[in-house]
Amino acid sequence: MRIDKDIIKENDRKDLKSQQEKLDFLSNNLLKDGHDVVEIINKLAQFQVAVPSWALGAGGTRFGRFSFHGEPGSLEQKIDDVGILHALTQTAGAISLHIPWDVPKDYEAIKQLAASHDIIFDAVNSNTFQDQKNAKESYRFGSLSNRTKTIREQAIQHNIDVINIGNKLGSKSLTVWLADGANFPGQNNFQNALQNTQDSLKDIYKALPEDWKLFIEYKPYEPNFYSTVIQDWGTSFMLANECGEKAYTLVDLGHHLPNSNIEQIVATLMMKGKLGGFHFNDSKYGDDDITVGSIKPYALFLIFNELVYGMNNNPQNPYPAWMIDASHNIKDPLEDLIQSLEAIQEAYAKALLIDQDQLRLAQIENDVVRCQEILQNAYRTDVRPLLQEARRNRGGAISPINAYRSLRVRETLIKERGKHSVASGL
Ligand code: PSV
Ligand code: MN
Repeated sequence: MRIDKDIIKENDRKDLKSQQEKLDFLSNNLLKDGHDVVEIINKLAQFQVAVPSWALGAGGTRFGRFSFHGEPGSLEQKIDDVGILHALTQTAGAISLHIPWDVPKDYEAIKQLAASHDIIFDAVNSNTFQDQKNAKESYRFGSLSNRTKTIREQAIQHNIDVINIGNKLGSKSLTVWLADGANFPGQNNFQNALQNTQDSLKDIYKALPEDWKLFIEYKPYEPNFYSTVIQDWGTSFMLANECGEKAYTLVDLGHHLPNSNIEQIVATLMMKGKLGGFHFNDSKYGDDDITVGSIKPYALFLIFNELVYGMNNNPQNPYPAWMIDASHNIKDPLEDLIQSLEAIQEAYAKALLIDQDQLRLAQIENDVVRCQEILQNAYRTDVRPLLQEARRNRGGAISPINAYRSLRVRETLIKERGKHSVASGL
């Protein structure tokens, strides 16, 4: 299924007038406060977020998986699904593949298909957290950190294979998330596991093409429950520094212990020029992978405040690679992703409204109340008309979720693919 711009336009005709009124009202208020509304709308339009191939099917927990029907059964269909998201939101202009779940059969055809949807290939992800069919060695006791050299070599080679696949598609980065760790005290020698990981990452780094980046993701626990080799941003940062200038830390919002100050981590990494990638999701307890902004929207806004500050003030930090890493097991995954994309754009727009000069002044004067007021004034602004305008200008829908439903996208996908197609992934 493809959604034509004319169909979206036609579907939006009835909402156009009220959208314009809301936009005029907001723009007038923002102009009075000295904001450049056109620039904000342009920035929103430019902010593109990659969709992970594994979020398009019904997400699972270890207790079960409930299909939403019409799931994409092939890489081609996954790209078509991102095409639908992008057509409606104009924010999802990239897909992130996970290997071996998404190995293309015909590279040229896959590239053409993605280009026809105006989609590029973002970071490619390796997988050494599962054993693959016919693999010689098992990752049961770790991959890049394993005490057995032949197992480490197999995991290194897999990462190099992933780079080669990504290279043929035009990707420019490899994300390594390592599940390695221990379930019980005494199971691993911490120092040996870390040293092996460092050495393995250096071997992978050597295989990176000149214009590529290596993103090193961290996570405190799960699937190992006693210790994880790359458990926190500090460990990732240290490993990235050891590897070299093309290696960076990747922050996944769900990969922190409760109440961690993620915005401060973001600020530190950007100051050091080492924030390479970002995975958006939300969580209540752990790596819950639920819809962005569904639990802690204010925390997301504060994180965006630091991201905006870093993008404006830290030329030493490259433009980060944005990706959603959420996949839920009860919502229609495409609706879930639309809501996540909207939440990201909303937090970004609000962060763009923070009066940075006034905030600096209030900080210098130690006016704590005013500092809070400045942040919360921006946070309390209903910025949705700006998002709608940014989308509409590019042919997207005023309300992607309403359009998705009124254009009966899921029903059409079920008709095309049937009820029992299953997407590869988690
Ligand atoms: C791990 O929890 C993670 O966040 C990593 O990004 C993986 O690549 C992804 O989820 C899917 O397994
Ligand atoms: Mn992640």
